[in-house]
Amino acid sequence: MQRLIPVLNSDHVPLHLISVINTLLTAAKEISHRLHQGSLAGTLGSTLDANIQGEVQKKLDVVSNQLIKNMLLETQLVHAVASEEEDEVVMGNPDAKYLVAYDPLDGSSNIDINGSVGTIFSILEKPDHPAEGTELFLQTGDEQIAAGYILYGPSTLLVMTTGNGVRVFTLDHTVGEFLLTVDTVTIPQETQEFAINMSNQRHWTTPMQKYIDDLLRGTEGPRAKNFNMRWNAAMVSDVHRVLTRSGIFTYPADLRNPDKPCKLRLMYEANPMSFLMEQAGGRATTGYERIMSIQPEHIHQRVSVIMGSRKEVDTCLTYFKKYPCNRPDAK
Ligand code: AFP
Repeated sequence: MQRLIPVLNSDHVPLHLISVINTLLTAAKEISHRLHQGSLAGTLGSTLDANIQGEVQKKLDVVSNQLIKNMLLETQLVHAVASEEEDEVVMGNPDAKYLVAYDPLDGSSNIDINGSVGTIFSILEKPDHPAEGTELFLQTGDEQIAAGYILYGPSTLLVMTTGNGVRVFTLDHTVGEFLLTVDTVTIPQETQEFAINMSNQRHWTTPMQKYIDDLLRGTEGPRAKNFNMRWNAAMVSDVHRVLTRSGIFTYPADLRNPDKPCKLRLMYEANPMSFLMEQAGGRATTGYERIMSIQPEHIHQRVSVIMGSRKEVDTCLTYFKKYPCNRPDAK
């Protein structure tokens, strides 16, 4: 089985970018180890703090964020990092060209129940125009040069793209290396599986209500087939299932809080996952626009997310064309 670095070399990925990716993976191996140790390492449970998004931080959120940030900045190859757990962009080497946006531990409510969690990353280059701090990261998803996630499940997997398809690597704990286990991930175009938090149903906008209603009607409804539902409460593992087996994953905008209609973050979750989806032959949209075309306005921006098997996402989009709604996600 091939090791990560020769695979990236054969794809002509620049050496410095390989080093940045490899550094992320060194941090990921440490996070994987700590998750594996669980209560034995004393890292389960919450801190007393909340992050910039107002969410309670788990101890491992904080530890993972520090590990990734410090290791990346130490390489001197990174110009700046933006993390879901940091209020502001953290600057690195002024002469370096890489920018790394990351969610250090996605799905952190799963930590204490021994469920799957993940690290998501998105790598950009410093823009050509003069920019500082936050402005550096205000680039569309199309500008990403690499993206992926590490899924800490029964196995620790790296799923990544540098714009040349999607590959899966599995961490071999005996040698401490990520080894290539799937060379080309292709997402089936059709599906009978969806992933959504159904408990929010009454808050969704009309198009999503109508779409999910029709899926639930199964063989007796207009779709004339039964659909299964899965929800892990960790985007990394829900998206991984969709990439592996087909499906549609969505965290739609809802009407509960007009100031916060969407949950998932554009820079740390939606863009990197959309890059993977599209590279695997799937689609990723807000319902109104392609996610990777969105011009970000701030680093912690949230968006509505619908992604997965191409034909199913297209079917879902017909509901957004057919039913009017007040578009809370457009804010
Ligand atoms: P945290 O990592 O901040 O806990 O959130 C994970 C997440 O943003 C995403 O991974 C899940 O898809 C989603 O939240 C789960 O949300 P619910 O709590 O609504 O199930």
